Amino acid sequence: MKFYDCAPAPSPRRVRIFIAEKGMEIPTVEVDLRAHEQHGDAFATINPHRTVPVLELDDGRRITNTAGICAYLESFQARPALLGETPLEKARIAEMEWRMETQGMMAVGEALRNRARGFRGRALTGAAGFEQIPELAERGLRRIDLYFEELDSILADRPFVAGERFSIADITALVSVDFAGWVKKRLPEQAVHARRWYESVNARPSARL
Ligand SMILES: N[C@@H](CCC(=O)N[C@@H](CS)C(=O)NCC(=O)O)C(=O)O
Repeated sequence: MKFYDCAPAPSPRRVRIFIAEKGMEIPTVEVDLRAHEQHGDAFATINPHRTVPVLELDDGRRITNTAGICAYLESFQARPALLGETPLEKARIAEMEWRMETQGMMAVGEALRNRARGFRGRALTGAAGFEQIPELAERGLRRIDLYFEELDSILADRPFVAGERFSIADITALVSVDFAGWVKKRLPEQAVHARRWYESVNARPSARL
C-alpha cells in the first residue's frame, strides 16, 4: 500500500494517527498542498477530488477520503478496534465520528478557508474554485465555540468521546481541537472535561504525528 499524505494538513493527520494506533507502517508519498500540487495533472489523476489523504492499494486501486481509508484499514487489521466491536459500539462510534467531523473539522474549515488569504478563490477543496464568503468565516468561529461546548458536555460522563474506549472519534476530535488553533481558538478554561480528555489523548505517542 501507499499513503498520500501532507505533513501539516489535518485530514491526513487523522489517518496517520489511525495507522499508528493500529501499529501499522505504510510507505508515504508527501503531497505539497502549499505549492498546489493537488491541482497538478499528476495528482488530479490520482484523486480527482484533489485532496489528501489517499490510500493506494497494491493493485493500484485507490481510496480517496479519511472515512473510506479507515474503514478499509480496520477490515484489513481488526485490532485494536477503532471503529468498534459490538453492533451498538460501532453505531455509537459512527454517530460520534460524524459529529466530530461535521461540527469540529468542518466548522474550523469554514472559519479558516473563508478568511485566510492563502485560500482566496479556494474556499472549498476541489477544482470548482469557490470564492470566500466572510459571513461563513464568522459563522465558523461561532460554530467552533459551540463545538467546544458540545465536546465538553459529551466528555462529562465518559473518558472517551464515544464511551469507555479510545476510538476514531477521539482521533477526529483531537485533530479538530488542534486545527482550531489555526484560527486562534483554544479549548476554554471552563471546559474542564474536554481539557482532561485532551490531556490524556494528546499524551498518546500517536498524537505526535
Ligand atoms: N473529508 C475529506 C477532506 C479532505 C481534505 O479536505 N483534505 C485537505 C487537507 S486537510 C486537502 O486535501 N486540501 C486540498 C486543498 O485545500 O486544495 C477527508 O477526510 O478525506
